[in-house]
Amino acid sequence: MKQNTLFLIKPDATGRNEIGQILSKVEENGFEIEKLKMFKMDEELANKFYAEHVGKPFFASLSEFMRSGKIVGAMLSREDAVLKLRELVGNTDSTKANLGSIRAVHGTSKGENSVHASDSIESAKREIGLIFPE
Ligand code: IDP
Ligand code: MG
Repeated sequence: MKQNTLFLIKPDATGRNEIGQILSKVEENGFEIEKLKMFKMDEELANKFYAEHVGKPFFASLSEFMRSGKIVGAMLSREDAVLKLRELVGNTDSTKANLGSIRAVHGTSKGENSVHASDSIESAKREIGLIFPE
């Protein structure tokens, strides 16, 4: 079934001018870019976007990292978009991500892993609403 999912290019990757390479990889893998924007995350959005992680030991560094530079947000569509994008993105820890996955190529650690992908259809709906409220 055709689905929408939410994709972010995080500040480590935008800061290295890797936006084009990453979006190319996404398009080459059958995803259609339905919506696209460049923005910065503030504290309020970080708290909402990563609500499930508020209070965890890594949350402060995650929030600081996500507020440290430009983010590209994209709503993507494809058959089985949620699962297929998670596969393309790879393991949370870039050093453990499958060869060829975006995190293996671009990410440098578990925190600075270059991209975000929604983990379920419900998360996708929630995250699309947060990033593209219009
Ligand atoms: P995911 O992005 O693969 O869904 P989550 O567990 O939902 O991974 O964590 C959200 C984000 O928080 C990760 O992408 C990463 O940037 C950061 N993060 C998660 N776990 C750690 C950790 O143990 N140390 C540092 N950062 C972490
Ligand atoms: Mg997650």
